[in-house]
Amino acid sequence: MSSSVDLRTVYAFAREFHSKGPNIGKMLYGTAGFRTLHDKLEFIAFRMGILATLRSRTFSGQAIGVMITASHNPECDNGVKIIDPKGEMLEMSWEGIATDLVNVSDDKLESEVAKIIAQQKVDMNAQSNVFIGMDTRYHSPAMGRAVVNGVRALKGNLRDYGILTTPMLHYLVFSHNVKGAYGTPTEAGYVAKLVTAFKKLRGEKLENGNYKNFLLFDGANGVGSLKMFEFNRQLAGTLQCQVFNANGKINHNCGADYVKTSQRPPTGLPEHEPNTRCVSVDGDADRVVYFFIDSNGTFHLLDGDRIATLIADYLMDLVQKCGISLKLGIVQTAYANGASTDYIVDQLKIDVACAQTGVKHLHHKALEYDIGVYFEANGHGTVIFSEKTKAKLSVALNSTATSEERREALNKLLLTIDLINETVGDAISDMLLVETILHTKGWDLSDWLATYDDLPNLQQKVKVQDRNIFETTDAERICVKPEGLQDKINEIVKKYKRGRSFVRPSGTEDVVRVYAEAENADDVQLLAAEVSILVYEMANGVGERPMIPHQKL
Ligand code: 16G
Ligand code: MG
Repeated sequence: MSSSVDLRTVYAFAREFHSKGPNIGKMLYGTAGFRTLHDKLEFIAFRMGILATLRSRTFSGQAIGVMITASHNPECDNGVKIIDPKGEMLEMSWEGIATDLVNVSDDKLESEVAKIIAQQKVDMNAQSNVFIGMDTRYHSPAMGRAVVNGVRALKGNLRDYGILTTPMLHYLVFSHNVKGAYGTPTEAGYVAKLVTAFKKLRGEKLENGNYKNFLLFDGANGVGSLKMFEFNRQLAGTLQCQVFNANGKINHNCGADYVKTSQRPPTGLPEHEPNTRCVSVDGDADRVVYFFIDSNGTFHLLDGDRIATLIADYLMDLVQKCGISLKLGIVQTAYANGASTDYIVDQLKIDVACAQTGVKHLHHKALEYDIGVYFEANGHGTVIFSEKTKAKLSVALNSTATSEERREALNKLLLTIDLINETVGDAISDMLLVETILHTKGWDLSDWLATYDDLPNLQQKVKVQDRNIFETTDAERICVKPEGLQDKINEIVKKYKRGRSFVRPSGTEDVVRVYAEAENADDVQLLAAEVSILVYEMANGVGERPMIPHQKL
């Protein structure tokens, strides 16, 4: 088929503006796209502009998103990832295509693009729409320009939204493609959708029982803080949320990842009363954790596992009041604290599944339920409702046989659905949902904390010569390679009361991660150390032992 697009432009742009340059090793489209030091990424951003344009053409011009962010990583890093038409992560088969496109030299770029067009049967005369968003890193605009050039090289259309949270871009892509059925496809439409649902759910009464209408919001010096200022304007008179960490170095000693991994409050936390609700998001605002400092000065964390249990419990109650039979389940990863899993099974009596690390795996698993609640322990997660579920709720609401009481529950559940960003984990939407639930229950954070006691746990990184020799199965809970390692781990674990440990190669760093939990803090130190040394020796040979850096989870 003849087309008006001359592929020589691709090479011309690359050579002129976005040359790959020498000494770039193999890059992989990983768990969350390409992510590395920012000065290595511009050529990748250019090529992802090309890829997104081609992908959009395979969907007859439906919008594809390109997000520029390195999320919770330090400021020097950046990253680029693609968002598919339904607001989901890039389909797995295209991750390989993206990897190949990035790893060819500049002079092979034109032929690689031609290959993708042929293999994927891309109609180059079809419409193409690429939506671009970026975080607040100072090098993100340069990356954005590179994406724009990639789109231009293939004569695609684009909308550059500038600074956005990652979940906002997911929302914009999806709501545009479903012609506004999910909400108005603008930034203002996104804020209005969430705020309207939040206000309706909250009603007139701002405080309830132990729930106080005030919280402190750690914006990680990233996009979340900027967007929260806009939310605050719309929330005026409802939720009092004081933003801090709004204009320093992104993620530096603050934000959800710092708070979760170091188990301490972020720097920059303003003076406050003991037991004040505090919330931390990460640099691109797709993760959230809660914490508070009690009257003894002790720090307490409420992580993704807690958020999942709180939400699932609340939804289960609403579903029962709606009088509709729906299968609700929680999806966790192997990192979920064993105590949270026990609580879900024994107390909440809700179905629980385990998926591989990485949001796309949890999301995929959650689709198996009518209502799927998924969260990583690090605070990344959301809830998804099947189309069948939404239809059942609407039918019940519109039936004259439905009682007033059931109608009220149905309305509440539908509003809750509106408050949730189903496309991906969204720190601000998740926070507004948690606020709604705590308000409904009349809880402060210590009430929430009292639902179960976390088992002491530890995560360590082990540097090995080649992390690719490690292979896992059963949602990463069992290590099948190197052979014999799992048996030895099992032997060690047996010695510790309520002991559990697993090892997996990191998808984002050149290390093997070791997770351990046990009944008491001393045991967990020993268990983690024993397994880490075992991993080191199996991978590197017996010799001088490493200094193993460790982090409390
Ligand atoms: C990425 C994932 C995050 C996961 C982390 C694991 C997305 C959007 N992000 O940041 O969910 O927890 O990788 O990192 O999927 P690791 O493989 O280095 O442990
Ligand atoms: Mg993030």
